[in-house]
Amino acid sequence: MEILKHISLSLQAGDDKMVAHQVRQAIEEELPTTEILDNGLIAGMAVVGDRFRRQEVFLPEVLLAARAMNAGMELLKPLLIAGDVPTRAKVVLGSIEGDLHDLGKNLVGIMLKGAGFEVIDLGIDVPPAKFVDTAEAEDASVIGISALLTTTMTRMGKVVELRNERGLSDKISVIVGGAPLSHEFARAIGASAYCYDAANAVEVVTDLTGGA
Ligand code: B1M
Repeated sequence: MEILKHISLSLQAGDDKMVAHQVRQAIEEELPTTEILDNGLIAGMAVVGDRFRRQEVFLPEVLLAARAMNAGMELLKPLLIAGDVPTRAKVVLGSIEGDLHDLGKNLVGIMLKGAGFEVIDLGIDVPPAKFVDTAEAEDASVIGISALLTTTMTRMGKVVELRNERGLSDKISVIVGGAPLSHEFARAIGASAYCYDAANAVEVVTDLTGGA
C-alpha cells in the first residue's frame, strides 16, 4: 500500500508533521489501524534502527524519528482504545531502570487499555522496587516490564526476585518484552512470560488473568 510506504519514509526522515498528515490520510482511507502501525510506523522505525546500528544515522536523527512515531501513535491511539470493553485486571507497566526507550512500552499500554485492562504506567527508568511497591499497593495482577538495551535487561530479574521475596508470586505475574529479549531470557529470570509485541502482550495478559 503506497500510503504506508510514505508513512515509513516520512518517519525515517523524522518529519513528524508529514507523518501525522499521512497517518490521517490512511485513517480516512479506512486502512486497518494495525496495518498503519505495523507496516507504516514500526516498519519505518526498524529501518532507522538498522541505520543507527550501522552508524549511517546518529542520535539526533533517531530522536526526530521517535518524535515522528509519537505523532503517528497519538492519532492511532483513540482507534486502538475505542470500543465498549468490560474493565479487566490491573497491569503495572514501565521501562526498567536505566532505560529511556518508551515507544514500545507505550504501545503495549495502549493495546492493553484497548482490551479493557487498567494500566498504571510508571514511565521510563523505573527502579525494580517501584514496580513491586505499586503492584502491591494497587492490588495489580500483572507487572509488565520493557527493556530495549542489553545493559538494562539484566535488571529485570530484580523485579521477579523482589516479588518472590514478598511472597507475591501467586498474586502477581511478571511479563517482559523488548527487542533484545527472548523466551529463554524470561525463563532464566523467572518471569511468567516473554511477549514479542504489543498484541502478544494482550494475549498473554488475558491468559495470565484468566480472561478476567
Ligand atoms: Co536507542 N538503542 N539508544 N534510542 N533505539 C536501540 C534499542 C538499539 C538496538 C539501536 C541499534 O544500535 N541498532 C541500541 C541498543 C543496543 C543494545 O543494547 N544491544 C540503542 C542504543 C545503543 C541507544 C543509546 C545507548 C544510544 C546512545 O546514547 N549512544 C541510548 C540509550 C538511552 C537509554 O535508554 N538509557 C538510546 C537512545 C534512544 C533514543 C532516546 C534516541 C530513542 C528512544 C526514544 C523513545 O523511546 N522515546 C531510541 C530509539 C528510537 C531506538 C530504536 C532506533 C528504535 C526503538 C523503538 O522505539 N522501536 C532502537 C533500534 C531497534 O529497536 N531496532 C534503538 C519501535 C518500538 C515500537 O519497538 O520498542 O522494540 P520496540 O517495542 C516492540 C517490541 O519490542 C515489544 O512490543 C513493541 C511492538 O509492538 N515490546 C514489548 C517492547 N516492550 C514490551 C513490553 C512488553 C511486551 C512487549 O510487556 C511488558
